[in-house]
Amino acid sequence: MTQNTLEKTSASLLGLGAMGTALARAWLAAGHPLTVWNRTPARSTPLADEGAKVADSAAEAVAANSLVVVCLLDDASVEEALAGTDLAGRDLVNLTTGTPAQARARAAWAEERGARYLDGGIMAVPPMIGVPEAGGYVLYSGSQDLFDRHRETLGVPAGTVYVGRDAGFAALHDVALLSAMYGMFAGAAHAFALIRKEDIDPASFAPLLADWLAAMTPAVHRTADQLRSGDYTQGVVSSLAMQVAGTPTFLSTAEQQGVSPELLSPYFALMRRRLAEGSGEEDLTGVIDLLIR
Ligand code: FVH
Repeated sequence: MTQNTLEKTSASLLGLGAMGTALARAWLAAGHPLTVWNRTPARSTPLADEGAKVADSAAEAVAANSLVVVCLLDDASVEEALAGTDLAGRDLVNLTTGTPAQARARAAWAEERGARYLDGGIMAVPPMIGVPEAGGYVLYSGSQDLFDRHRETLGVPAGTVYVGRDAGFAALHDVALLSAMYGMFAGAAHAFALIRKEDIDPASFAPLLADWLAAMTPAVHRTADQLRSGDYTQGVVSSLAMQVAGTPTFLSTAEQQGVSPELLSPYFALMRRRLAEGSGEEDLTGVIDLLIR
């Protein structure tokens, strides 16, 4: 064991799927003593060769270190894996993707068992783990004390962003960001469908699309300012009335290109509903209010 290893916080990691294995490798490479456990033991073997201690059971892994990280398939697998372990006095960090309600319930469940709890939402895919320049990060919420105490260790695999004491907030931020991503993918799918039957090289179109999306994304800051002030006419560049007037062009072009409007139509319908409420001078921000039930 090197001097470097002695200085590093030791941890236990439960779950050696694609993400858990990437996390384990990042901690081992940084010199953190690591105990690992996986339901299917064979997945531990390569990590043992890289210096990890392998626990025979989840209970043994939990007992090995006060910092316990779980990265399992879903909340049900966390329940199953941790049943029968003694969490008293443990700092439990749950990097398993789930809903805000699951995170809050898991926090209460852990605290009843004497553990401190931090929930995490991983904004990265496995190849981005342990590669700081890849820009991946993990959203954390729950015990601020736990986050502050382990900030350095948690920062090894990816960047860290603490979003609040409410244990559900990391999951909520995670799902919100990924939902926006799917909206973007949906728009890109429609765009590629429009050019698909033409003599247009998708590889020539892609940089135009990527640059346009990048140029449009700063608009979210104006949306945030309008939501804060409640004035949806503040700083409007393209009014709702103007944009609704343009929607027939998009729908006709889709029809002419033989493309279903099913990805665009729901958003256009909301824009028209907001316009019908007399909000023509506003930005698109009023659509958010229509979504809230
Ligand atoms: N991989 C990704 O791109 C995403 C990136 C963003 C965050 N997600 C979330 O991370 C969690 C783990 O994902 P993963 O990629 O490691 O997932 P898998 O490779 O499918 O591994 C799943 C592990 O969970 C174990 N497991 C499943 N069920 C149980 C159970 N009932 N009891 C104990 N362990 C269980 C499984 O074990 P085994 O099948 O090898 O025995 C794996 O270790 C996840 O929440 C993503 O949404 C990843």
